[in-house]
Amino acid sequence: MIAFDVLTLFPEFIDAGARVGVLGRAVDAGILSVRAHQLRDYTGGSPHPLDDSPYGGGPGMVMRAEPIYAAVEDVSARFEPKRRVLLTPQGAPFSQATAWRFAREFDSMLLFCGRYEGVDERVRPLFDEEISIGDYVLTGGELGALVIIDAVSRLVPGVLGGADSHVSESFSDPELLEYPQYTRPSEFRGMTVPSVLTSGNHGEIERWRREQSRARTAVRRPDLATRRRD
Ligand code: JD8
Repeated sequence: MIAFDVLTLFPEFIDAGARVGVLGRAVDAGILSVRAHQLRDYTGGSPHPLDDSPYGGGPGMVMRAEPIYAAVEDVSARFEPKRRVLLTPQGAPFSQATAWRFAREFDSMLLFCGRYEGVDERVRPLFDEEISIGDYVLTGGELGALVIIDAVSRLVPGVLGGADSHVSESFSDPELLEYPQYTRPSEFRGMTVPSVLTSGNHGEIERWRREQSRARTAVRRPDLATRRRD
């Protein structure tokens, strides 16, 4: 069982992502819990909005510290997440290694999704770590939270449904690109399936796939190829 508490201005965005496919089934089976909490609920009583203009000037709005503290402290008190993560372009790059670490070490996590120009600097002490999902600019942290939930959840026993032996370390680490895959029919619009795959020779098939993975990785992702340890 793994639980995610997500703080966001768009809980319906998180809910939608957690309802479909493998994740949706894991939620229904009670192996995965995704609770999205509305940040606006934490402006409570205060006449102040969630955001305000930046000190020093500049474009856009900054999320205020007070409601963020209220939200993170309330959700932390109620659900006791083992790790509190801020999604931000300034965070450490998320990778398969991060996903394994989260899956292994934390069975409950709080994920905070900002919007606007970002958060008041003084909220940083609330979080155990800051994560970025990649070097492109998003409009908020929600897609980052869903990426983390997806990548981590599929490593949790039971989420892929019984047959998750194929989540073995080697199969799940993107150090080599996947080999080409085919299914019926054996000929489609003049394109045929490599004969080795229909030969029934499992040793040959394994060697062919390994070689295809190696060649494809060398051409498309030389950065991955040079990082390999074998
Ligand atoms: C959180 C606000 C938008 C960010 C001005 C408008 C993650 N890999 C990633 N790229 N971008 C984000 C991300 C973007 C966010 C927020 C995460 C909160 N924005 C801001 C700074 C520049 N825009 C991210 N994880």
